[in-house]
Amino acid sequence: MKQTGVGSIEGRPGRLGGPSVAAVIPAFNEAGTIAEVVGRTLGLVDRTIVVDDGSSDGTLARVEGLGVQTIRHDRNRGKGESLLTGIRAAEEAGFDYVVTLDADGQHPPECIPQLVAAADPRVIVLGSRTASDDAIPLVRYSANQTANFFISWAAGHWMSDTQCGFRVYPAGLFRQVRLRRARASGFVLESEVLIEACRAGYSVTAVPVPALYDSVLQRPSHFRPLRDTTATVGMVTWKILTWGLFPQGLLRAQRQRLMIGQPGRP
Ligand SMILES: Nc1nc2c(ncn2[C@@H]2O[C@H](COP(=O)(O)OP(=O)(O)O)[C@@H](O)[C@H]2O)c(=O)[nH]1
Ligand SMILES: [Mg+2]
Repeated sequence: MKQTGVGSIEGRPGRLGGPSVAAVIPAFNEAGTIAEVVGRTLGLVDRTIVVDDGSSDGTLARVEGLGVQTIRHDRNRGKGESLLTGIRAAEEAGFDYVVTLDADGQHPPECIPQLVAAADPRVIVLGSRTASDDAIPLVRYSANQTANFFISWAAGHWMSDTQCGFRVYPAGLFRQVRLRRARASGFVLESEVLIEACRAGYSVTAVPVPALYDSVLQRPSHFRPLRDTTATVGMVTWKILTWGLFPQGLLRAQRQRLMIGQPGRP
């Protein structure tokens, strides 16, 4: 994949002792928020990697001199590709774990230590915004619920917030897990990896994080509920159909959901 402008590399694995952690922040036209997000992340991880996804608003200039690794896509490739670029760089540099967070301030970096505390070589740690469901706009909440149902079915594992991008991955996971449709749409990768990781024997654990919406955003979300949910549901439906409807996955996920007692939005 062609990339341009691989910037200064700061931080090395193990700098803070214990397992080494790199933060990967995909950024597409986030000049308004990126410097603050980076500033709040830097001290909590061994290295911060910003992937500028072909921004035209000077996003990259805002992090120059802050001591982060920067990678720039020559053109916009979508969130999924941006994550893959950053995670690959972290893995090649020898980091144990990658924490992914958005550049728009929706994921409070102060929660990184809690997420990392739950990290394990065979586990994906998912930030879960269910405790603050009310903060999520209704249309987005409905799209998330639909995605949770289908993705948990295909994974055979109940997940209460499959659409949160605030996560910790073992750095080598993306090399071990086969993703077929990840490039179809920017946001599909984060759904597909949950399904394929569970099928490959990984587990998923949830850590509560706050849901921040209007208060921090300086621009509207790029997420298009209809288009992006349709792309995700299409990817999941294809898998479920080709796996003979995978009834055992549906049963297992729903049994876990009942046991956990999903808090519902009134
Ligand atoms: N939507 C979108 N986000 C991108 C892209 N490339 C990188 N990103 C980053 O992915 C993160 C999530 O995007 P956002 O639009 O906030 O999605 P939302 O929070 O799910 O509504 C942000 O940090 C974006 O800057 C892209 O092509 N499209
Ligand atoms: Mg956002």
